[in-house]
Amino acid sequence: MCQECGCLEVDQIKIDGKLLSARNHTHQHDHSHHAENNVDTGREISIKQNILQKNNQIASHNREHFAAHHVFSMNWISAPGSGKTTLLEKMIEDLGNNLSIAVIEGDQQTDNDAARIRQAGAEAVQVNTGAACHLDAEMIHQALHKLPLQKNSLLVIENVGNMVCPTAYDLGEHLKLSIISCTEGDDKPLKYPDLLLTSKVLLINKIDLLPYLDFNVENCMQWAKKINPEIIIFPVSAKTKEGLSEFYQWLQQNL
Ligand SMILES: Nc1nc2c(ncn2[C@@H]2O[C@H](COP(=O)(O)OP(=O)(O)O)[C@@H](O)[C@H]2O)c(=O)[nH]1
Ligand SMILES: [Mg+2]
Repeated sequence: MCQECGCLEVDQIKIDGKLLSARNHTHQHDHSHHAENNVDTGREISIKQNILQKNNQIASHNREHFAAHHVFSMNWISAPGSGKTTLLEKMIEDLGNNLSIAVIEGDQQTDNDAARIRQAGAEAVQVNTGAACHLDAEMIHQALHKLPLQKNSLLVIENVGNMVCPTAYDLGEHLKLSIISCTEGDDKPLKYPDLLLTSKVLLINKIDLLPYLDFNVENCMQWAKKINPEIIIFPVSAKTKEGLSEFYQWLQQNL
C-alpha cells in the first residue's frame, strides 16, 4: 500500500534505472516513521494537505516548463493492462512522422514500457516508483531533465496502472485522459468516479473483443457522462485501430 507521505517508498524511486537521491528522506516534516500506528486523524490530514500543496507547487513549475517549450502534455490514467502502451505505440506509428511525441513512462519496476516506446520511434524516460502507486509532480520534474522536448510537441505521461491514486495528483499536465478496456467491465465509471471526474477524455479500448464479452459500450458511455457530462469519449481498438482516427482528429485540433 502506498503511504501518502512517501516515507516508505522515496528511497526506491528510479529515473531510467538511476536512484533518485534528491528524494531520499530528509525529514522536512514532523511526523513519525510509524505513521500508521500513532498519527491522529488531524495530523494525518494536515500531512496529506502539505504533500498535495507541495505537489501543486511543483506541478505549477512543470506547467511553466511546458508553456515555455510549447509542449502539449497529457496524463494517461487507467488500470494495468488496459492498453496504454499499445495505444501509444500505435499513435507514434500513425502520427510520429508529423508530430514530435515524447513519453514519460511510470511503472513500479522495469523499463519495459520505455523500451517499447523507443522501439516505436519516440523519446522515452522510465520512472520506477518502487512501492508508490502513482506519479507525482516531482517525479515528472526530474524526468523532464532527462527528456529533450521539441517545440510544439506532444508529451504523454503514462501513469502507473491504477484507477484511484493518480487522479489526485496534478503533474502540471494540460489534461488527464482515462482508459477503460472492455475486459474490465462496463460499470467501471460508476465504481471509480474520480477517474471520470478528473478526465477530459475517455478512451474505451479493446472494442475488437466486444463479440466475446458482456460489455455494453452504450451503458459505459452513459455512466461516464452521468459522472462527467463534459467528458469526450472515443471507443477504440489499439489492435485493429478502429476509432483511432477520430481520436487523432480531436487531438490534433486540441494541440
Ligand atoms: N485485443 C486487444 N488487446 C489489446 C488492445 N490494446 C492492448 N491490448 C493488449 O493488452 C495487453 C496490455 O497492453 P499494454 O499496452 O501493455 O497495457 P498497459 O498496462 O495499459 O500499458 C497486451 O497484451 C496488449 O497486446 C486492444 O485494443 N485489443
Ligand atoms: Mg504500459
